[in-house]
Amino acid sequence: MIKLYYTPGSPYARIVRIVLIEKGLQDRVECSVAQTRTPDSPYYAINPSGRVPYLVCGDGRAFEDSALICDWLDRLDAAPRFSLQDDSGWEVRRLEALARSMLDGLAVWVRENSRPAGERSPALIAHESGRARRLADVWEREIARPQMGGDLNLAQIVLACTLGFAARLPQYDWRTGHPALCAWFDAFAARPSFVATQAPAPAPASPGRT
Ligand SMILES: N[C@@H](CCC(=O)N[C@@H](CS)C(=O)NCC(=O)O)C(=O)O
Repeated sequence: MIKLYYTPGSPYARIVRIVLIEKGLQDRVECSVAQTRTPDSPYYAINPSGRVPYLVCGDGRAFEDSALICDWLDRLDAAPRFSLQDDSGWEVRRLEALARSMLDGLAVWVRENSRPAGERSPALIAHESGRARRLADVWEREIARPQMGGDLNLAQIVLACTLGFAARLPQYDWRTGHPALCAWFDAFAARPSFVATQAPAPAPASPGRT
């Protein structure tokens, strides 16, 4: 049996979980919650890096990285839907990379916020919040690209997981001044695969794990 390790709050794992649902692969992949960011977690014996998502393929191989896992899972049923098949996919790949760039920045920012108040770096937070603001402006324009509508693709999934993850940063107001991005996200957010992979709200006192 193929096994996917994830945490409910990880936006990277959410990308993979959405692909699983959209491809109808839930019966072929068992999903298991990993204990990350915990000293001596038993998960470290399974994946020494301690990161999620992590896919154990059932044939002796196992690997991490959401892009790689999505690609592998997409080919599992011999009917790839999201993988680059020919040159027409490059624009989707460009947009996916742009969305991942935003997600990587937000992940750093959320992680910094989870540190005790006195240990947070104002310079790092200013750097990441500036990047996030600039990229929201870029996306307000890019969201009109035909690839961001129409058939589901990884650029759409990664951007939706990124904007969903932004809810973990109440101080990041990406909505104001970005009506097209808001309309796109609100429509995507109604998708059953997105609703089914929603992270539980963190307890008020804790910023929670990614
Ligand atoms: N580039 C990786 C990023 C994975 C990643 O950063 N995962 C975080 C959760 S969002 C994690 O596992 N953190 C646990 C840790 O840092 O120990 C991917 O696309 O899968």
